Amino acid sequence: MAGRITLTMIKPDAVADGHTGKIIDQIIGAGFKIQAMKLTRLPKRKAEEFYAIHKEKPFFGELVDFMTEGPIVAAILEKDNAVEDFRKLIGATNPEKAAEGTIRKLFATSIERNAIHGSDSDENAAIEAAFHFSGLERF
Ligand code: 3AN
Repeated sequence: MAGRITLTMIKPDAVADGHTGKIIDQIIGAGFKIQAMKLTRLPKRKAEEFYAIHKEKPFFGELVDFMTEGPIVAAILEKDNAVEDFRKLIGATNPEKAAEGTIRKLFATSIERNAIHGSDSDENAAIEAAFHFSGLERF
């Protein structure tokens, strides 16, 4: 059975550009309930840990620089089939390939500065939720 949570980060580009409110509105409008949410800034070490799977990729250094350049909004979102439905809502990694109306199509400017993160599996959603939030911060 598909899990009920996913982890999102509204990335530094979208926060700096003032898109946070519109993005949260779209998320709630799509039927997601907010279990946890905070404005925070990732230290370099934590960004490297979060994206450890991409350590060997040529874009790793730039990705870490980007994700630490300013505040992000991290949130745990709850809904049936959360991971898959949220990835549909945000669209493809590359905004040029993202479907019309998706969050990345609307707000991302490049494959790297792509506005928002969504977990790619139920297993990673649980790991990423625990990465950002303690039990006391979840409702
Ligand atoms: P997604 O965020 O859609 O799950 P991943 O996990 O493949 O995509 O990539 C994580 C992040 O790494 C992306 N959100 C994006 O910021 C960056 N990224 C992925 N592929 C590239 C690439 N080819 N060039 C630059 N940055 C990339």
